[in-house]
Amino acid sequence: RRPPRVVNVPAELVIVANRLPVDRVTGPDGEPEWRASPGGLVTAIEPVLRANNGVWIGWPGGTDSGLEPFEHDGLTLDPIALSAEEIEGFYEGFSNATLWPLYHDVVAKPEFHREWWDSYVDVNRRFAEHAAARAAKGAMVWVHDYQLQLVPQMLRELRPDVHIGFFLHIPFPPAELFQQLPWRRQILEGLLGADLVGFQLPGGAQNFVRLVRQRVGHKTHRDLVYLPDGRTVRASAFPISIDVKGFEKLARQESVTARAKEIREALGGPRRIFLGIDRLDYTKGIHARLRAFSELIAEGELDVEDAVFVQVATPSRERVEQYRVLRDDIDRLVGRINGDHGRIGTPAISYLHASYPREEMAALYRAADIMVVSPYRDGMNLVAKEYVACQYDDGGALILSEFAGAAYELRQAWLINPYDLNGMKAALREAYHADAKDLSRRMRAMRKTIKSADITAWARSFLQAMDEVRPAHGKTLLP
Ligand code: GDG
Repeated sequence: RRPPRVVNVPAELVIVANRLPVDRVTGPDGEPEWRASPGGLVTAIEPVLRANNGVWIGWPGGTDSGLEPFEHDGLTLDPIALSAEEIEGFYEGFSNATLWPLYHDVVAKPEFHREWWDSYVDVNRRFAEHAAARAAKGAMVWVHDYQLQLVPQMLRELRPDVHIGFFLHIPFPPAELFQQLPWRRQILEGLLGADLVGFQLPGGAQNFVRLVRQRVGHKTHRDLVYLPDGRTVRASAFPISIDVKGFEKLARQESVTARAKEIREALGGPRRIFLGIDRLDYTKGIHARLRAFSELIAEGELDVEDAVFVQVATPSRERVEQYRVLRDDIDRLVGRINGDHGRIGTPAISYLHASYPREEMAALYRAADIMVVSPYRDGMNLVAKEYVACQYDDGGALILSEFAGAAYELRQAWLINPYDLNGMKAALREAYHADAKDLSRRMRAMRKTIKSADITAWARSFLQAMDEVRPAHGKTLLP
């Protein structure tokens, strides 16, 4: 048994992310309790956190205030409270209705409101203050994602002794789009508080360095920014990945194999199952892929008896207006396609607006012959990698948007431009008719790629880079 740990010792490693890796749920006795919400990030960081007596700072969801730091499953978690107004201004507003669309190629129109910005500043300050209070002398603080871009600078002012890493999970936009942001300079300066700023792709890092040179006027060379006070900031790419072994293990479970078979049968045993799994988000290109599929049906190239499209759309950000509009749009499109082309007992599209346990996700990945990932813009897209990880028999086809970060690694997928409907139809058609040899050649190559770059390798390479930018510290955080 692990001895109980004192929660208030200063931490050598502090993770700062918008959400804690747990959800608050009501237990069987009616009392609130915490349940792990397993995600890629926690899988990656957990071993490092344990090895360094680390603490994770984040919002637990909801509006509870006065929550104390606590231990969950051996991890120290430090909840940050948000008020209802802050959820509206900081989270739903500035994070998800300003930054999210702006950073995703302005696929939807970003809204700029000064009250939302004020709330973003306030909440970022609270996160920075918590981190400052928890970090040991010379500790490493690793800040995550677009909700917290001001934290590095705020934290540096409070604690010049700590080493700060930042990782952006979504794309960093080109200057031409970033320029629109009324608070562009504050965001750049916020990020420059870090020693290392990580992006999914080299393009994001280059966009950032170029903006820093043009808008802030600092000297730069390749991936380095030279600040007037003598500090250097490194900006590089660290493409995120998944727990490849974990997914494969899950996919091989007998219960998952049985469930995959059951899914095929429930769908009427079609020749081919197409699959899409996404958070219901306008960046994911759900509309475009369903249209491409439905045109193939309408033109008689595919028959609903032979082919079905299963689309899982996980509820997301339901209080943000643009997400409500999207949901209605997709509902209408699915209704129309099924109304026009479905037959009794055989809809063209099997649409599920729900979220499922990991086992069910793995069974869906196993049941699917053709996985369609068609975002208009996506930082990485883990679903594409998860599908590949589950195909241990080298079967299955992946159709992947060029605009997903994953396309830079998964070169053997059928790469598509989601704005080009005919191109997408051609890829769906090809994958549908592809022979087993072609499929396994592609899948083998993609599996090799992800196996050599899993989530552990990702966390390691970021921490290694941190070790390099803080040589004076002389102590590694690598487990
Ligand atoms: C952001 C960036 C980047 C989905 N539905 C269910 C479920 N999921 C899981 C998937 C996958 C994850 O959620 C979604 O990750 P994605 O990468 O596809 O997309 P975002 O949520 O937009 O993530 C993205 C990522 O951050 C990491 O840096 O790749 O570009 O936008 O793991 O499996 N999981 C379960 N039930 C569901 O219903 N259990």
